[in-house]
Amino acid sequence: MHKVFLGIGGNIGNKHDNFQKVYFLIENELGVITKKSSVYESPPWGFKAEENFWNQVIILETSLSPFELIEKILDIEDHFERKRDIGKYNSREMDIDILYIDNLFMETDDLTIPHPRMHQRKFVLVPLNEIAPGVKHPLFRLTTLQLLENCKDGSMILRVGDIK
Ligand code: PH2
Ligand code: MG
Ligand code: MG
Repeated sequence: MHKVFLGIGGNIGNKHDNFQKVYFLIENELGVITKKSSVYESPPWGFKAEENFWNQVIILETSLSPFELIEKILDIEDHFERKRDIGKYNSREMDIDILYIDNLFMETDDLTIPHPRMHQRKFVLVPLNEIAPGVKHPLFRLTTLQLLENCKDGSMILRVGDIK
């Protein structure tokens, strides 16, 4: 079994319903969700858009390999509307990013683990710190709390609450 940290988020459509839908799809297709952070709201990072994002980090237990996992994640994302590829970042209903898989470090054309920009993003580090402050980044060898203390992102991150 692999322990996977996923960062999920979206800024369009009914965010509450989209989060419930993605939990259902993840548990059907990927494995068991063993922990969820609170949901946090923040402005779009790296681009401009009207709607703020909701973001959350969840822990998944899965028997899937990294490549099986990313394939299935792309399939799940296809269940949601997405305006693709107009610029670097876009508004979307649901984005699922792999942050960590166990202590794995891998770099391929299709997939880099840990997520290469997670340490620059408060919308990832704040929820990750809520559920795993002491977990170490396999490459930087820093805990989530240390990554958060070093992070230069000045975005305002507000706790929205929990979704069942
Ligand atoms: N995702 C991005 C780019 N910018 N900003 C916030 N607040 N939340 C996100 O999930 C997010 C983003 C690319 O995936
Ligand atoms: Mg993303
Ligand atoms: Mg993504």
